[in-house]
Amino acid sequence: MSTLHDSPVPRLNYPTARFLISAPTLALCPDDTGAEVAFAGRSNAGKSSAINALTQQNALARTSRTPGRTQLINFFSVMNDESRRLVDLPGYGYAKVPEAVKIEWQQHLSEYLRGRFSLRGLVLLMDVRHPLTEFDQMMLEFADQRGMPVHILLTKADKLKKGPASAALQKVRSRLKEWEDLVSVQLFSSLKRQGVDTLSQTLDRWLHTPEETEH
Ligand SMILES: Nc1nc2c(ncn2[C@@H]2O[C@H](COP(=O)(O)OP(=O)(O)OP(=O)(O)O)[C@@H](O)[C@H]2O)c(=O)[nH]1
Ligand SMILES: [Mg+2]
Repeated sequence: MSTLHDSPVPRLNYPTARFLISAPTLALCPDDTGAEVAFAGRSNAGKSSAINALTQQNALARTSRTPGRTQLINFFSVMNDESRRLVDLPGYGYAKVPEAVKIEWQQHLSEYLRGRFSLRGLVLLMDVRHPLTEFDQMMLEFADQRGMPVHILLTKADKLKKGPASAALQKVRSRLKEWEDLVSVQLFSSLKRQGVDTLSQTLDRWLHTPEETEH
């Protein structure tokens, strides 16, 4: 657990990120060692766009106007070091996907979230105009069961004026009061690059795991 008294952690250089591998199931993920952070959220919430904004690469994580395109668990390494990873999780809830496929994705997602030892934290993305869906609550519960921190990005903040955007932020914060030890929330816009630095500082803390504190 980090506290106010922790010494500053080194900044990671996210633009060094490189694609590692795509995995359809937990069993096919890279070795479960080192540290990783996963980006989760409903389909179209802006996960791939956020990874691209963070890494300053337009096409690292694919983005699409056709929601639901990211169906695999996509891994990216940071600083040429495969033991620090960013993970783009499959989007949830795309209406046009057959029910059986949706159930399968949900199973893979749940296996990954419960079973992945190296997972240090979850970045949970929600469209600022539609936060805290049933899926989002389910993700918070998964994280809570593991005592894992969650950093919420209220995405597409550029779609709201400043006043309504901060009102939305306050509302989400107050609804999450009971989770405040584990959960932090910020406004984010990939389009305007708003909030990228706050996000990278959170990831720096999560991915900074000296060997001696790993077990
Ligand atoms: N205005 C605006 N649009 C955005 C922003 N971020 C993403 N979008 C758009 O939202 C759509 C979905 O973005 P993606 O990043 O592909 O979303 P995703 O969560 O990865 O979606 P799946 O892979 O389907 O789960 C795309 O058309 C993006 O261009 C943003 O900050 N502002
Ligand atoms: Mg995506």
